[in-house]
Amino acid sequence: MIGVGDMVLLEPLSEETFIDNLQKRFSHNEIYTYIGSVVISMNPYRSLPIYTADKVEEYRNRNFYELSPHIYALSDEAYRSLRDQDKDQCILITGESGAGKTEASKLVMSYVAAVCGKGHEVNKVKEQLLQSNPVLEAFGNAKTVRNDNSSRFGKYMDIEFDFKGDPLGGVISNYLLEKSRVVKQPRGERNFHIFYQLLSGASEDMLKKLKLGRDFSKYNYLSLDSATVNGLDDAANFRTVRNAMQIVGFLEDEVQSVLELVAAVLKLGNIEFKPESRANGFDESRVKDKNDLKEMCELLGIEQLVLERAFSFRTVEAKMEKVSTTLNVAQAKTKARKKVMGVLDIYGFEIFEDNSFEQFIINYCNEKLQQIFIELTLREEQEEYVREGIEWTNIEYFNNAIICELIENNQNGILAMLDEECLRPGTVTDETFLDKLNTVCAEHQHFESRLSKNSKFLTDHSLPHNCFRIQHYAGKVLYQVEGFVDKNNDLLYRDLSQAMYKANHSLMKLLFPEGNPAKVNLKRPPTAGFQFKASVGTLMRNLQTKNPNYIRCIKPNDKKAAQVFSESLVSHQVRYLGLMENVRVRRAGYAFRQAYEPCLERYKMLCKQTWPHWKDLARKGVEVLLKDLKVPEEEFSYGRSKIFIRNPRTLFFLEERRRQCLEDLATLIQKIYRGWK
Ligand code: AOV
Ligand code: MG
Repeated sequence: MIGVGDMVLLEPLSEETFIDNLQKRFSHNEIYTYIGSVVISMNPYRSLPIYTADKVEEYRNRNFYELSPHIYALSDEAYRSLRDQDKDQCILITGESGAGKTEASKLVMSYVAAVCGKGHEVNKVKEQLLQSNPVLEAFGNAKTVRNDNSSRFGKYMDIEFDFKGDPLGGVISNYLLEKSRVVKQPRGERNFHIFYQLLSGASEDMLKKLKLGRDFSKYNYLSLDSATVNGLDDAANFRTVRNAMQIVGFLEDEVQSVLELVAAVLKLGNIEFKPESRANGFDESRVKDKNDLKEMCELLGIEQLVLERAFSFRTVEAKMEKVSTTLNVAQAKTKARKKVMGVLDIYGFEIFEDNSFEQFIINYCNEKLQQIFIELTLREEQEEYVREGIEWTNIEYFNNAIICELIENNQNGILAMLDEECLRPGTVTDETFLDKLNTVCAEHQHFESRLSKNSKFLTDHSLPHNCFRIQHYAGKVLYQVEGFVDKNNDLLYRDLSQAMYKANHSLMKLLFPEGNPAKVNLKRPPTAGFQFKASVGTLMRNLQTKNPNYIRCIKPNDKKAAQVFSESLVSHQVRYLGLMENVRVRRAGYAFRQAYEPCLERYKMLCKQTWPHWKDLARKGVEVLLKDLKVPEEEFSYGRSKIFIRNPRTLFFLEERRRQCLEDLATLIQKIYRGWK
């Protein structure tokens, strides 16, 4: 073993030794390290031979601590407790942009797919689950400064299993796609992969049908300075995506429809407007060159005049978001309770030069995840010791609940104030929103100062014009308010959705149901921020009902380079992820705990006094059992309702004895059976 595989066993423990250990392991390609059951994953930025079928076999059905740390060990543990103990699981993957979350989520999924169930039907389901990834990534990922394959949406997938642990299918929820990227990308970044994939990978024939040319530079929406990305083969990826779409269940003409929309978006980007003076003295926009408009209309089956009229005043990006997708699965198979494993892969914490509404939402989502980590591993663990009457010294940690409050409080949280501003009659601009924020938060601060609360809204005189700053758990971020109001309103003018609804294109119609004149809805749709907050709330409640498994991803350097370990960058992440506190809580504590009854039930066969029936209290039975097995006393503590075991090795010992016992029993039964014959 290189370095120490589990930080809990690190001696002496300090931030320095912690980082040293990570570095030592990283330099030997040991990218995984544990903190108890939490997996730290360092991005190697190169492909390592550690994800082979042999590796899968090696980790299959083995105890978590038996082999060297691996994401497969966590996946195996999660899958087995789901299958054997009927506990729904969730895999929470966190870390900043480019740290390796999406790759980790795919590794978990592929491991689980490799070990669960067999047979034609089951394999089909597995393929569908796995192939959903390239499809989602084509439409939802893009090259950013931080990551060449950055997720621009949050993804949560519930993989459902039957009582045997065979996969039934999956339900995918997407969270707020960064739609504005379709129209505009920061310097050095790209639009969503699908545009480049289509132009590079489609056959001549297909391009002709879609009225497209191969040349990126012909399209306003495709930024020029970074159109090709090193190591990214758009053409090959296009074939992968098309194949994946087919496996997931798109029919050939549905794929065609989707690509027609992609083409239409590119055409839309090329439509330019010119002001035209009217006799009444007002200026009106007119489409400058009508060819792109004509082709777009042909692709979508819309009358040119209808669209032109709808465009008259302003352009709006196409709406490409869908809330939830259910894969076609053999779900009808059973009505019995499904077992569920949720895999969460969101956009990581981001600090760019310019941070807008999207970063604000992304970072809020990361705050919430950090919060659930704190609640479940730090606070919950400490509270349990207190509840159980186990001796315990409290460990200080930074609780980011205060930042979540600042953003999401229903009365004076930033999102609530943004909504209030968006819904207020009168002239509303990004500046009036910022004024309000400054007034309320400044007052808030003043009022709160006595309570030493919300100091996370930073007001100082160095703030540039039109900005506000938040002290996030992972660092200070300066947000430009420009666009906040529009993006939060997320209004699509009715004339536009009605024009789209008139398209002779069934997919397009489906995407703009609000354009149906029979269903005119005068109610204002909820704002983007409101919807996001609500769906994140639902997600958090969902996660809390499941048994969490954590993967904490760390980015070793800012250059996307293999074998470069930037100490300062890693320390910063170790600090804000609260990993030191995590180790301290773990060390002071106990690796394993179980209520007395199930514990006695599982191991009572190991002791003559408890087998086969124990008549007294379960707690006493466990005491007798552990004494009989000569487990050292300092290895466990008796809580009010649970036994606490300090070292995982003690647990292996018990499990091993149990396994032997069962084996002996099986041999004995066989002997008796043969004796009968
Ligand atoms: P992210 O999901 O955390 O960022 P990714 O999972 O997309 O980050 O990882 C970024 C890149 O790092 C990948 O495209 C790979 O090139 C490389 N990488 C990550 N993990 C591994 C691994 N285990 N083995 C080899 N290469 C890896 V973002 O989505 O931007 O927050 O929004
Ligand atoms: Mg990602």
